[in-house]
Amino acid sequence: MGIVLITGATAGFGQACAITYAGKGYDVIITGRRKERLEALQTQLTQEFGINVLALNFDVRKEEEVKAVLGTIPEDWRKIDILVNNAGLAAGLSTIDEGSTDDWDAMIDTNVKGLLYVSRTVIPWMRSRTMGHIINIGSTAAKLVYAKGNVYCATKAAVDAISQGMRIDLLPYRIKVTAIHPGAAETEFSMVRFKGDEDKAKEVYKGFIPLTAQDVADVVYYCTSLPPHVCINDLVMTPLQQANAYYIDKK
Ligand code: NDP
Ligand code: 8X3
Repeated sequence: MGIVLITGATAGFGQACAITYAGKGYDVIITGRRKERLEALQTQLTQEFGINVLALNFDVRKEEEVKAVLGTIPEDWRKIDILVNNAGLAAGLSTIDEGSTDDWDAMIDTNVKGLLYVSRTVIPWMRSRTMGHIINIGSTAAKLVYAKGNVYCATKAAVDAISQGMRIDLLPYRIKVTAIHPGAAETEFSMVRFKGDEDKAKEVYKGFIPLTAQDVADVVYYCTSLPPHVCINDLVMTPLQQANAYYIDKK
């Protein structure tokens, strides 16, 4: 079938994407910082689907780690057909005058710089084969800024802009670039944002039916299963009760 590389496969969208692509017969490269989860997923995918799995343990924020771990994978694994740039997070929810600069660094370094480091490593391999598909996970937060979302929204707006830039630059190499912008989805996202405060995390999804990680994985897969001459450039998906990053009809 081919090879798909998914960043942030230890939870949420990334894990659901890994299971979905493995179920379709793809060999998968899974990445993340939590080694035990990576190894457990590797075992699950190998046993359940009989595909090949390469588990890479690195922090996307660290350029040297990206180069040393991802940049040195065996030749056969470099024939990556699909790159899903998914690793990311929101840290905190604060007005700009009260925000934590550590949280800002974490979001900018992961959501923007991490995506760039991984892409910079993989794109030359795709370019040399004149093929490939890059999926960048943005957010409805890329399209509309909400109160206290300032820096998170800015990082996702950056993902939106970078996706447009990639699409232009990679046209000559016939590499597809798709930005997918999900709305509220119940994963570990809010637990990470609120630093383990379960009550705050649960509150986010009260009063409406949020997206699941599998909903997003299904759409990611759909975008990569179209005929070779068709590219979805930009796709916004929300729960039925959500109109945009601000309006959710909570009843
Ligand atoms: P989760 O918290 O469930 O998963 C995030 C994944 O990203 C984990 O596998 C985590 O792995 C990985 N990750 C985070 N930081 C790093 C890092 N520095 N290096 C490597 N991997 C990292 O969240 P989601 O699945 O919900 O989020 C996935 C993406 O979707 C993010 O980019 C998020 O911004 C975006 N998004 C989420 C929405 C939502 O409502 N849930 C809506 C719209 C977009 P590990 O900790 O093991 O490193
Ligand atoms: C994650 C969804 O609305 O919390 O991108 O920003 S939201």
